[in-house]
Amino acid sequence: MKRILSIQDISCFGKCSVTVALPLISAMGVECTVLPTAVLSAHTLFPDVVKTDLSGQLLPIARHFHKIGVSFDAICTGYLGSAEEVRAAQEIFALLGTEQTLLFVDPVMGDHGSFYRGFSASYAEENAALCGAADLIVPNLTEACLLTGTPYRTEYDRPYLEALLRKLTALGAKTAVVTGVSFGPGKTGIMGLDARSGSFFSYQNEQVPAAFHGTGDIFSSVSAAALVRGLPVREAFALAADFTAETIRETLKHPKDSRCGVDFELLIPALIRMLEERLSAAEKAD
Ligand code: PXL
Repeated sequence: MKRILSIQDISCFGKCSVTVALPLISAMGVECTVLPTAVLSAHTLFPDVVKTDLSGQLLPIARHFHKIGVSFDAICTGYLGSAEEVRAAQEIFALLGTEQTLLFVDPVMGDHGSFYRGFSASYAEENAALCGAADLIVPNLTEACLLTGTPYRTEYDRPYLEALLRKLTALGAKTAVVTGVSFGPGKTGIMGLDARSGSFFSYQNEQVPAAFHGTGDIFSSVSAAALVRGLPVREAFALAADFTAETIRETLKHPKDSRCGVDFELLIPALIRMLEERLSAAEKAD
């Protein structure tokens, strides 16, 4: 059985980070080992969060994994609340990563052109170094701009995205995928660059006109688990994009505070079917 190490916080309430990664990765038939960076009463879009920082525990826990011989098919990072956590993640890549390990970084730090609360330019620099050590990075458009010092634009064309992707792979990542990019009205999706072959790839689906917290984490977990299960890169991201859109559609049937996340739980059976169908289609295409 394949195994993923997920390094991110536990936000007790609010359906993001570990509380979406664990159920989704498990449902996709991949073991999920967790390495929590902090415990927060809720994610940081809520006021007055109560937080216990676990960053001092990250390396001791990772060293223990190493000592008892645990190996991982992928090591995935999500929200890392401080530069110290980002540096620890880099050390963990070096300690636990092998030739076979997919090092997957979601450099969570902003959206809609600006940083989330608590992050700044010096943090973005640390995060760029972590991205440089990764096999695959999945920033949204804002994060891609913050990582590369590119002015953020709401209107852009393919050459703008191609230049952005080249700058992202120049950080050192083997593959970069920018999420939340649109090539036309009512559409959204991803565009990626495989630095080794120099080839670009993209996928678009229907944009669901709503935004909920935690959907980026759903996207990352589903794409990482799909890759570990053996889906080719473009198909893994297409599955993640389609599933994430479905979770937003489902949630709109029972409207609620967007900070409370999406009702992904109701779609876990559908996710398993989607994955199995696409794995057998990919096998036939081989
Ligand atoms: O979903 C990203 C995320 C994860 N964890 C915490 C967050 C955020 C985004 O703001 O605050 C604690």
